[in-house]
Amino acid sequence: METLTVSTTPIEGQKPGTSGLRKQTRTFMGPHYLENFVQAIWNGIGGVEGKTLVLGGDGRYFNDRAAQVILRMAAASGAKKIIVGQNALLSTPAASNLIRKRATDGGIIMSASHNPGGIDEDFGVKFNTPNGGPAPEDVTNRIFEATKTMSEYRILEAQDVDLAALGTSDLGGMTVEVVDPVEDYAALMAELFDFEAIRRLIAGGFTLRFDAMHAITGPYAKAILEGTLGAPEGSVVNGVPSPDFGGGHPDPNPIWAKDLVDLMMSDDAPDFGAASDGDGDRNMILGRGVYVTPSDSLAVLAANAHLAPAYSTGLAGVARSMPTSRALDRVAKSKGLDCYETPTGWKFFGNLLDAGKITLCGEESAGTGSDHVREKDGLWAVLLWLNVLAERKMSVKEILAEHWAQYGRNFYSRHDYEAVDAAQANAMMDELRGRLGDLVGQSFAGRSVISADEFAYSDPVDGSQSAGQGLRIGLNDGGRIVYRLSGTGTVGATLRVYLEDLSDDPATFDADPQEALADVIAAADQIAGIARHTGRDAPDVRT
Ligand code: VG1
Ligand code: CO
Repeated sequence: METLTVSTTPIEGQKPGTSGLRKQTRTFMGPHYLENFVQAIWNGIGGVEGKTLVLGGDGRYFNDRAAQVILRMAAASGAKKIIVGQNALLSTPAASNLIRKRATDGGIIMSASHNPGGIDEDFGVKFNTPNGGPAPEDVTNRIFEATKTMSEYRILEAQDVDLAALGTSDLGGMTVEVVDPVEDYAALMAELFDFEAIRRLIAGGFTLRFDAMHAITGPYAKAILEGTLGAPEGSVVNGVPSPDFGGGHPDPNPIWAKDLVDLMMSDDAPDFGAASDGDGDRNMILGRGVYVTPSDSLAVLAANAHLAPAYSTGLAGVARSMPTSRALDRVAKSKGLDCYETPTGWKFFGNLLDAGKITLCGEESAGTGSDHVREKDGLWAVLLWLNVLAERKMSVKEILAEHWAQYGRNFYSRHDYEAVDAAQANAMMDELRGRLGDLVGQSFAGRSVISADEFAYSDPVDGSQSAGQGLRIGLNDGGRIVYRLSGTGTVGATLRVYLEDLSDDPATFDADPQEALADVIAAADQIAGIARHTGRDAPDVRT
């Protein structure tokens, strides 16, 4: 086996976004593209010589080929060992767990998460640090800087490693350990939750459906929900991962998981429904006849987490990303918990979790998690809900109604304008940014602006600064609008408009959020001139 040193030149645009580098699959498959970026990771983290890393991905198209390249590049640069999920598969939370459990020097996750998979869709690569979490900005900046001066990469000339068989093998002096992707993760879940109580609930006739959306969570959900917890076979649907996610969009929201939502709203609905995304870190929760928005789910879990063994002594504190609704803040206030507001993206929770300042955190984009790993965790959220339901002996609908009665309802919706011309989207943001100072006191659609700023974050643990994290407009009576551009898309720009309004009047609680938010939605367009700038008169996706 020979180590090759291959000459290359920098490739533009290899800048990690909200969650790693995401590009169209064909871009990743282009000459030197993956290799340049992987070498930049090695260079950005001070080399991999003598290091042990975890490797796995969500099984999308090119996952298997990319894994072989990464293994050969790790071996060529002197890595000691790579722990890889069987067939190069690992859900994002399972990868985070392995990195932590085996005390490794970090890991590489191959995923574009909720983006569709396939040769004409998206691929992605993300580096996670030894705490198991996505690399923070100082690390991703170093990796990006390394891509700009790339002149050569090292790769071993070798046959493919057999990743189907469990066990260890040698690749040019580096150990490759192929592990069961589910085992360690399932063991962790059994430690956190009262599996006996959930088993009794299910044995007593409680019914559920989990839609794995043809993505990575299938094997995990089958093993835990159907295997360990005794849900009847067939409770997990679309449970076999496929490279193009069955041709679907593995994003667990009412648009892309419509079949599940339709079932849950029908007469045949089971008691509980849930779905997860491409890489298994997101979750969508439903009860019979009710959809729980991710922001509400986070708040309900914060209010009830003490019912699960892992959180029985209470929470150290909680956190949410800035655009996430402030339903969580109300729970924190009533329980006397610190509540942190971070920029979008899980990497910003890492320091707070490591420092023990928070136990639970989440995002409006269907991400919820805790200090058990350093990624959001879809199946974990499902199991926490099941543990809570087993203890409360109430339906999802009843729990939600009780929650709103106690804390009020934060009506919430996100409107996405996809594949907008990037120049138009930037022009809209620039113009609004320039007018922020004049907005306070003005009225739009009958609502008056009481605050307007651009969110910037100062990390309370290491003092690092992150500017330009979204434009926020506060409206009277608890209304709020946030505008930001997505950092995970691969075509043009995606404009996200986050809409929120508060109600303490029980008579309104059953209203449709789009109706309850009508004036906030109208104000959002008037304030930013969305239609004027983008030529769009309606969003592509409302969640
Ligand atoms: C989106 C979500 C964000 C999430 C990120 C990664 O980012 O808004 O909350 O952390 O995806 O999720 P953006 O920049 O497109 O808004 V995942 O499950 O795709 O890794
Ligand atoms: Co994801």
